[in-house]
Amino acid sequence: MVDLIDGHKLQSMPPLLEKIRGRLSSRAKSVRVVVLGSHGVGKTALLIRCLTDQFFNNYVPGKEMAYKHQMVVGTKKINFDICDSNGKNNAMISYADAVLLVFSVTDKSSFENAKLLVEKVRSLNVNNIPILVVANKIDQCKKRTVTKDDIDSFSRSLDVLVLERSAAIPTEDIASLFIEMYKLIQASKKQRRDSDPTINDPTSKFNLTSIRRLSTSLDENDFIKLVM
Ligand SMILES: Nc1nc2c(ncn2[C@@H]2O[C@H](COP(=O)(O)OP(=O)(O)OP(=O)(O)O)[C@@H](O)[C@H]2O)c(=O)[nH]1
Ligand SMILES: [Mg+2]
Repeated sequence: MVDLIDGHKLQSMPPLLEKIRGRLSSRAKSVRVVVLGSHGVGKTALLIRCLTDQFFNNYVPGKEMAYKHQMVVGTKKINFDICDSNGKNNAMISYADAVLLVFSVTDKSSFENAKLLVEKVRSLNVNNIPILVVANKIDQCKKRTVTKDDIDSFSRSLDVLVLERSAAIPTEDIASLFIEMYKLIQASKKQRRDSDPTINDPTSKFNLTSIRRLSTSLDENDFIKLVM
């Protein structure tokens, strides 16, 4: 044991940091996802399909709902906090780690609205969070008005990933949408870390609140002195 600042006793620096890092990484990570899109495009149906692999064809329209869903991605447990939004709550967008943006291939206006929503998200969320777009209802071939070419040019011009899906059709891998979403979140975080190395560095001031919770014997100022 060594005496540190203001009489705090600690074993030594490296084991303490290792312990804190270990505790942080073994806990399930939480990510906040907001689902956006025009009325009736299948936001709720798609979520229920991804979370339960069911389709009811009868959902309460326009209702803002929140879901919690735990999933294992690779070796990590991820808690998804999902807000099935009505698109009116800008605070939810600012607070999200990612957006799941849905339009229907049978509804051209929902496709046009999706473009506006991408711009809205980018203007509201300072972190430039990933947006995963789902072109839903592809089972409705005869009613389809949004073509693959439309989707390709949308994807290229706004630099977003678009997946074609149908909430009405059972998929082999219902988790794939959220796995894709998590990959995008990780890639975006990495990009931000590369441009600003203090982000998510457990020894940086940025994350001091979570470190403090684990290391109750230290106050925040002590920890700054300790790790800098
Ligand atoms: N055929 C088909 N119908 C779908 C699909 N997804 C949703 N629907 C139907 O489309 C309607 C609207 O679906 P919802 O999930 O309520 O749409 P929403 O975007 O949540 O609508 P709001 O909550 O009102 O904004 C429902 O009747 C669904 O059963 C799909 O992939 N294929
Ligand atoms: Mg809904």
